[in-house]
Formats: sequence, structure tokens, C-alpha cells
Amino acid sequence: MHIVVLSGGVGGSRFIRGLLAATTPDDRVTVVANTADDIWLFGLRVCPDLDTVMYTLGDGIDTERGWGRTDETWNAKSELGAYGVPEAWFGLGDRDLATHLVRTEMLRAGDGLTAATDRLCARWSPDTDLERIRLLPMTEDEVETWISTTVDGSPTDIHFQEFWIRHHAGVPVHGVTQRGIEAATPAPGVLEAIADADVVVLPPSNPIVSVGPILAVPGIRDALRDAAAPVVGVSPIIGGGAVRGMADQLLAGLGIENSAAAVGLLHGARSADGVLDGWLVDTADADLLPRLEDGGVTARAVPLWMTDDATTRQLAADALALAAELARG
Ligand code: FO1
Repeated sequence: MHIVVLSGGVGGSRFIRGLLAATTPDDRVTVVANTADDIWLFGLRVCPDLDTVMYTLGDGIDTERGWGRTDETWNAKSELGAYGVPEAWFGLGDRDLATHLVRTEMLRAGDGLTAATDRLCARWSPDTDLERIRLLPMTEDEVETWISTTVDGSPTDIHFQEFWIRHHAGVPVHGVTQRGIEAATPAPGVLEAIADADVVVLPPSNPIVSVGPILAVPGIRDALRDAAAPVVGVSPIIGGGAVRGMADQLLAGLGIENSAAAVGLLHGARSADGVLDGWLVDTADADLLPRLEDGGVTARAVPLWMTDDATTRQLAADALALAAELARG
């Protein structure tokens, strides 16, 4: 079976681990990762979601933080602070720095983000879950999520990382744009993977800044709508709150109801100009199933909290079971 996962960082990575536990080594998993979180800092290209998937599956992740490296130190960051560098708010770890240096060198040499990602993954793959997936960026073109907000009373646009890390999502969201998205093309292999897939999964990643940008890359939404494979998603919202991160602030800022149904209908049913065939909501949101069914999405209520390996594996199995049910028609 070939499974394609359109993933953000933390939630997506956790789900992918469950997916690998719920399948066999004969099953192929292609991960198309969001790159709209990416940012130029200190002359380096930082790719948070690619790195979070790579470190998580490669066993290099700091599991407490959910991002960045284990046994990390912050000397470069504190030195930048001592120099009064304005972006010193960014958590640049000394070990993590090597990843950005290797990637940036390759980008400057014209190698492209796919080759850079392959090169970085080669270090982390041996004898880890990373060996069982192909990790692709959604595009090799530069796309960045920027937030229109108000800081100290004046309207301004800030990069998503500044919104999230410097302001802890505590400033108003007037709008969210993916700069560069119109000119972006899917990275090599992305459309082919979707066309070849037996199942496509939207894991519980942020619908606005993780899954949204992937769907917004010209060509990807249509590829999903034309895909022979069932497309199944997992709600990142449980009981009206984001499982993790700042999805609720973003949804509220955009005037989108903060619910598992609203996010499922935001992605939309394939029969209604959207991309979804199926959607999993938590058992706490079982009352929302009729709204999703009315919207053309086949929905099931199952436990969504990925509290440990067993529940994460079960969630992945539930997503595959819904896909199998949909494939039978
Ligand atoms: N998240 C934080 O909350 N604080 C940080 O300082 C921070 C630094 C950072 C550095 C590299 C990286 O790959 C991720 C980092 N993240 C940090 C997480 C990152 O903002 C998020 O993983 C995504 O961009 C949003 O899901």
C-alpha cells in the first residue's frame, strides 16, 4: 500500500509514527511536508516542519519541546542576544544550527530543497523510522506564511515564526497570507506520489498554516480531487480547542468556527469542490457527525488524543480503516 501524508510539524510527525506502527515495511509512506513555516534568519534557511518530521522519525527530536534537537545547547542564540541581534527571540539551537548550515550551503549551490532534504535525511535515516518514509517538501519555491496583525497599536505584517515564537500567538490575527504561493510549483515527486497513492491522509496538523499551505500550492488541490485514492483527514480540533499550537487563535482571527466540523468542511468534501472523502473527529465531537455528513464528508468519531504509542497507532489504524471503507464504496 502507498500512503501519502500531507504533514505539518509536531502533530503530523506524531501521527506518522503511528502510521508506521500500524503498517508493515512493505507499505510505502510518502510525507509531503509544509514549507510555509520556513524563514530566512541569520543568512540561513530554516525549515521547521521538514526538520521536525526528520528529527522525530530520525530519533533526534527533543520530545519535551516537540521541535529541535535532543541535548541541545543555546550558545549561538545567547551570543546573538549579546550582540543585540533583533531576531534573537528565535530558538536557534547549536546542534540545530548544523542542519541549517548544511541546507543553506546546498541551496546556495543551487541543489534545491528536495536534494537538501534527502541529504539531511541520509544522516538521520539509518535504523530509524525515517528510513521507512520518503520526505518531500511541498514545493522547492520559497513560500512563507505572514500574519497581518497589530503590535503596540500599529498594524503590521509579521512572519508566522515571529507571530508564534516572539508573540506566542498573543497578537490579533487580521489575516494570513502565504507569500509566494501563486508562483510555487509542487516539488518533484509530489504530484506523482498523490496520483500513485492508495490512501492520502491529512494528519492532525494546523489547517491554516500547515495543511492549508500544502493545499494552496497550485496543482496539489486538483491532484487530490483527481486522485483515485480516498482522502481522509484527522481533526486537529477536539471539543472546540486546538490539540496543540495556535490553530484556535488563527481560526478565530479568520472568523472560522473553532470546531472539528468547521475544519473538516473548510477542507471540504471532494463532492463539493473540496478534497476530503473522510474525516475523523474525537468521540467528544460525535454530535458534529451529521453536519459533516450533510456537507458530503463521511465522518467517524474515534479517540483522537495521541497520548502514547498505542493510541497513536490506533488513530492511524482508524484512519486507514475509514479509507478502506471509502475505497470499497
Ligand atoms: N517553537 C517555539 O515555540 N520557540 C522557538 O524558539 C522555536 C524555534 C524553532 C527552531 C527550529 C525549528 O525547526 C522549530 C522551532 N520552533 C520553535 C517550532 C516552530 O516554530 C514550529 O514547529 C512550527 O513552525 C509551527 O508548528
